Amino acid sequence: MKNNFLQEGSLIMDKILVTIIAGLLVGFIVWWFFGKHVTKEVAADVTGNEQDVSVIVNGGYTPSTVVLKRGIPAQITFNRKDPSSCLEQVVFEDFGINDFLPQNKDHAIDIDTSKPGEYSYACGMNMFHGKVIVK
Ligand SMILES: [Cu+2]
Repeated sequence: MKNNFLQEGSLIMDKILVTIIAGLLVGFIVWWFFGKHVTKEVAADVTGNEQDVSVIVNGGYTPSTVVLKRGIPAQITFNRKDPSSCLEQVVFEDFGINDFLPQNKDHAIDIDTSKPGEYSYACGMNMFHGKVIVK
């Protein structure tokens, strides 16, 4: 009788534990799929007649979207932390740019801001994507 009670108690504890772990897992999955991939938009800093914005390349592009002002000469300065060969190339199809990004070094790319619009760019294998908005 006493033994049975103890066993039931530990079964309930097991259920609570499983529920907590399942809850944490669901939370983690939600964070992974929605939190991490939320589009982070950053506007370039404008100084005089030029604008510059930095993008860190590490398992993707951070920020994933940069906003540039139309008509002001712009540079996006990439700094690749990621050692993978996947991200060592950056391709702006709309601008005909295909650049190699040295690791742990700033690499500035001139962007044509004469036409407003949304321009996406990607790694050499088209797996990771970033976006430039000119407005
Ligand atoms: Cu790639």
